[in-house]
Amino acid sequence: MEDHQIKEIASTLHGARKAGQSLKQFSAHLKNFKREDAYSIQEEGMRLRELDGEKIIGLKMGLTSEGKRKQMNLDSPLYGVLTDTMQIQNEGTYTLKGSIHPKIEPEIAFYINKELRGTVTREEVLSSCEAICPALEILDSRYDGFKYFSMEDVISDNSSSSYYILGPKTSDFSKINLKNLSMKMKINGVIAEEGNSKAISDDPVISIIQLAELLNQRGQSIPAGTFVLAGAATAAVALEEGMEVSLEVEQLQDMKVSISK
Ligand code: OOG
Ligand code: MG
Repeated sequence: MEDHQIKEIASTLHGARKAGQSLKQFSAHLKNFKREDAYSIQEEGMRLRELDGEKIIGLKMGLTSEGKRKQMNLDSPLYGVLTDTMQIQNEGTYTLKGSIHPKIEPEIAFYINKELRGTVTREEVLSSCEAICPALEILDSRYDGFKYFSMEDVISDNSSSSYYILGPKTSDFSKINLKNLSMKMKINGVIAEEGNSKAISDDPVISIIQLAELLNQRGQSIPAGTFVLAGAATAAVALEEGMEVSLEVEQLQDMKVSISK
């Protein structure tokens, strides 16, 4: 794909997000839309957000669970980039105004305090991680009907990321079995989705290992001082006015967000 086309698509997606209007999937009419083009579009989109004054502070992995891959009919993990203005404080309010068709999903996040580059081991990830926390990600695809025709569409759209909420941190997690934590996402006190951290790449630490590998393919790394959302443990739930969405991850502290119009 040529440079001008990458810039054009990135700018179209950037405009759609700001206007809260969905558009047609690009892969419907683009031949030979490659994975690397999609990540170049994502990067260009981030450059546009930085020009708007946003600061990159985190990363997200997505489609790390079978439930999510099935829901979206896509087959492999992908990543996206998170900025400061995408954050909603824990126990705060998310306003639907300006969104397209937002959904929420339960995750676990890792705070990385030492750079992770290339092929890294589970132990390296754990020793580079200063804390973990429960997290909720709010997705909002910029495509019609929240549907994709390909991985390239969703990667170009910053992997559908929209907002995120980080729960209270736990820094003493060495005795917690990250591969087996029950996760309950409740809506107004009633369980909406229930899963286990094992659903996240079989072990959420593997999501971080895979992210370092994916970034390395583009000559990049997980920088020190970044947090990473490891991917949803369950399918996502559509948001509506008046919901209070809470997340309970075993051994971690609870968190919640309210949804207003
Ligand atoms: C892609 C993003 C998936 C996750 O945690 O699996 C994701 C999508 O579903 O649109 O963030
Ligand atoms: Mg997610």
